[in-house]
Amino acid sequence: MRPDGRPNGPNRPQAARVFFALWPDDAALDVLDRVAREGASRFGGNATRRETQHLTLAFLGDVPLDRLPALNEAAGRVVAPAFAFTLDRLGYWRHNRILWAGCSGNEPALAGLVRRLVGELQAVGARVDGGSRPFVPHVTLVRKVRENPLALPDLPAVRWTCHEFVLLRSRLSAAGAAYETLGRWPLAH
Ligand code: 2AM
Repeated sequence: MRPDGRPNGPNRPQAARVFFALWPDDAALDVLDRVAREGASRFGGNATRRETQHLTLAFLGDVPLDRLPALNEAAGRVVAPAFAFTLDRLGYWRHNRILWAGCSGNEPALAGLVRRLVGELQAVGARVDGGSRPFVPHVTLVRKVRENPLALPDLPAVRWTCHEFVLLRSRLSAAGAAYETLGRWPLAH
């Protein structure tokens, strides 16, 4: 038995690395994909692939498979309106060498969706990683950036309309991450 009370070895329930996210629409992806490639060629590093670009709402990490139904139920209880927001700036984090696209404005509808989702997840006992830190909406464009960008290029404003949020399972391999959509929840119109 591990210190946290969960069984070790073959009796340990299988886990999935999961998070809630938004998938960009095609118009947003056209810009994000282009800027990711430009960023990687200018500063070095690995551009994220178009089919994997997303915005994380709540990261849960490794969750036993038998806990997934509770996450689904929690997500189903989220009541939030469909909304639009704007990605209009690039950012760079030195600690993990990520170049990302984010928002210069507050984006209250997006923050409200995250607050409600995190609240419902915590109500079923889920541990949301970083759930107590301020949420910084971002789409990762380049990982393992080689050169610290001294000045970041402008990001053409991307208007993104959200009609749903999703639960994704991340599978990591040598080729990078692949994401499987485990569930979708519409936002109210
Ligand atoms: P990143 O792009 O900034 O690395 C799948 O890994 C998604 O979950 C990515 O969007 C990733 O953010 C995010 N993620 C990974 N670990 C996380 C953590 N500890 N807290 C919050 N988000 C995390």
